[in-house]
Amino acid sequence: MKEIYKAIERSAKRIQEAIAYEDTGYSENQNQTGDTQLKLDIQSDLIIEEEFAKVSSVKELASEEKDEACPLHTEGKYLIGYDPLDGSSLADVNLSVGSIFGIYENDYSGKNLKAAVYVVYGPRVEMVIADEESEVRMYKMDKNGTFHFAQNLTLNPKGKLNAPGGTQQQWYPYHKALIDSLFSEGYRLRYSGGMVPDLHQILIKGGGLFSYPGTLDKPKGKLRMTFEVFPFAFIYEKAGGAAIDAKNRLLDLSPAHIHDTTPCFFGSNDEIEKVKEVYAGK
Ligand code: AHM
Ligand code: MG
Repeated sequence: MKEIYKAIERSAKRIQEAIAYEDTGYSENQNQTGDTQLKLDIQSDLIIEEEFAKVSSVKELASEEKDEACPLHTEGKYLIGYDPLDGSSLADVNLSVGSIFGIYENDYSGKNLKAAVYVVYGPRVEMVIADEESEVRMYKMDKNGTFHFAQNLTLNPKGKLNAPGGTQQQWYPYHKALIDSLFSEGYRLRYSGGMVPDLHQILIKGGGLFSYPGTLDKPKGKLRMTFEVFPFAFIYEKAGGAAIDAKNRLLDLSPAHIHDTTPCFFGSNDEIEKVKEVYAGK
């Protein structure tokens, strides 16, 4: 696993340089979801592929930017599901973006996730790792591109931040009631449109709720299990919080295809209990 983390560190340094100095415009290609890819999406994907090619324990790569998983080292043990540059359309307005990695064994089901890592490219570059070894830990990159341990991350039982995703016009009425009830309790809106910085903020500030629900137009939500949802569900659980699809634990789900999406709620235990109450019977 250490070699995988090192490959992610090398990728992060190179992706940060690409974000800072290269073209933030669109390419002429579309990905599996039908989104037109940014040049940065393609470049970040290539960088990650190159760095994992050097790691013999990686058997297969599944990227959000590719239709199918690609075999790597036949003798490898791990499958890596990753989003090379999540929220990449925020790069041109100079907001934070991120890379997300899920490290699986056997297949891409939530129960087979062994470790999860994300990198935030903001004013600073930070990396968060969760695995069976120890607590959820955050590292910061120095000016030479070396990562140093900064702190462990733990969620409080209840937080103060509310990050409600999805198009409000398409929310189910009971979802709107849930979000409104949090605001009327004093929760503050903290939502950038990038799940990495939004979930990072909730983790660092001790708690709250991030939601990307099923909506009238997209009952299965937007965010993909393999690349985005399972890695964050793993990190939030390890940090003492919870992650559900409204009713069930996200890590009990298995995608039929690597690009399958699910409604998702990540947060402190108190907020997640509220979600379950509101969604019970819906
Ligand atoms: P992407 O992988 O195409 O960048 O999409 C994922 C992002 C998340 O970071 C964010 O939470 C969500 O899309 C916001 O989507 P929208 O603005 O369409 O509601
Ligand atoms: Mg994404």
